[in-house]
Amino acid sequence: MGAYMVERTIVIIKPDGVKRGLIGEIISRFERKGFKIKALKMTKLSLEQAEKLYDIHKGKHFYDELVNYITSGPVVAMILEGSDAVNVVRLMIGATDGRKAAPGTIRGDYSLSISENVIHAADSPERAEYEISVLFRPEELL
Ligand code: 3AN
Repeated sequence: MGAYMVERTIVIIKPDGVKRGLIGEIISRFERKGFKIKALKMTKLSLEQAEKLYDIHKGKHFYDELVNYITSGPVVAMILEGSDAVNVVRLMIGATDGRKAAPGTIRGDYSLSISENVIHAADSPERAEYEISVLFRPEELL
């Protein structure tokens, strides 16, 4: 017990991150940290994919905004593998609201917004597997 597991997680650079030219900056943070990139693509989410990705937020006041936003332009999705990947990546992206995210985190350094907050990452290993299945086909995985 207590040993850290090598696991994988999914990260999505949202349309604002792509538009603002932050793809390289964000990928290099994860590479320098030591994560292995196991899959990587630029894509535009369908309405169906967006609804699956955000199924847990259905009914919340910001749900429509969330789905409209994530489908509004290209995103970059990647699968990262490494020790305790889900938690470490969540630490690196920072709190949901960019205004409250700690400096040094991705949102803390690049966002002043709660809706346009540059990046999404799965919040548990189970969610990571589910979200990977929403975004990637089996033959895209290494
Ligand atoms: P996180 O992305 O940090 O896991 P969640 O899962 O609570 O945050 O929320 C998912 C996404 O919904 C956030 N990334 C953000 O874009 C959006 N969101 C969360 N809370 C709000 C809110 N109060 N108003 C607008 N958008 C929100």
